[in-house]
Amino acid sequence: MPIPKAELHLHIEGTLEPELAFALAARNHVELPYADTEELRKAYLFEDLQSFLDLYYSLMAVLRTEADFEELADAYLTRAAAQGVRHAEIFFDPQAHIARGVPIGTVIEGLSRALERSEERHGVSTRLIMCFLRDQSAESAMETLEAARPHLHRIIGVGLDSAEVGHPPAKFKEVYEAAAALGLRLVAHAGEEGPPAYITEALDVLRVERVDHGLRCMEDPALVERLVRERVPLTLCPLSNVRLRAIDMLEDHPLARMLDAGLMCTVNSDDPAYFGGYVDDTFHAVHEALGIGQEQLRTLARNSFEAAFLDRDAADEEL
Ligand code: ES4
Ligand code: ZN
Repeated sequence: MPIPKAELHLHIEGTLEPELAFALAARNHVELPYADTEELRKAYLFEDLQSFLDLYYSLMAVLRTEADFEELADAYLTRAAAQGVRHAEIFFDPQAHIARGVPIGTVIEGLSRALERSEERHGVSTRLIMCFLRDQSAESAMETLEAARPHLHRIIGVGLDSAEVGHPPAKFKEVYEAAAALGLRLVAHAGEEGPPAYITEALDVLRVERVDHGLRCMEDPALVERLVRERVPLTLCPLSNVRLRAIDMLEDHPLARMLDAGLMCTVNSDDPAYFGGYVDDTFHAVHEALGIGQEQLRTLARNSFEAAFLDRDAADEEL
């Protein structure tokens, strides 16, 4: 039985398995530049974040209708339940769909159809977090927030993802202020490929409550001390870090050192269809590669509920 856990760093578009991609391509008459699922899987050898993002955005071409987004989310929730996930906070990238002519309402309402049934069907409670693409302009992010207004009851918060280096958090100060004023919770990717200073900026300028990845905080002892003191949750994704070459091998991952330092770590799957495992697979992998024992695995699971955007009572119930 997998340990009950919350998943806090999961891009729904990154759960698109090759089999579903081909099924949706056929249904929507979209031509994929791969002969079959095997050939597509062979393309999953990434040099860095950008080389992954190129494939990730191109494969989204198959997602067109509400039913497609519903099927994508339901497939993820089925897998997540089998991995011990009891609560999932799910990222989506509206700008990547709007750019292809898919309205934001199609994305949000399609995903919501699966999410609404999730507790009953899979025993997984859910929230949606809308991410802004940091390699697009701040104006585009603000327009996206505006376009999401009719659907805000479906969204718990906003995040920031895509190509990090050269796109510091401060670029999105205004849109984060606007999101906070709308009552949305705030997270951002920082310190995945970008420097530790981006983590500080996400905290001080964007006022995020959690940092997605935060891996590179380990280069700055004063920052580590602050993150420990303020108990800032980090949503780490160790398999992602290996596949995107932030680190050479899982055996080199700093997770064990981060836990020893007292950081509020959680372990998550990021884009599991692309990175070789869902969240419980990741728990097993860090146990094997880093000697993270049962007690620390339980700490990681407990942290995931504590860091979730659940009310205190619901989180305590899971603990
Ligand atoms: C992402 Cl691994 C990662 N990093 C940044 N942005 C992303 N979008 C989807 N996966
Ligand atoms: Zn991510």
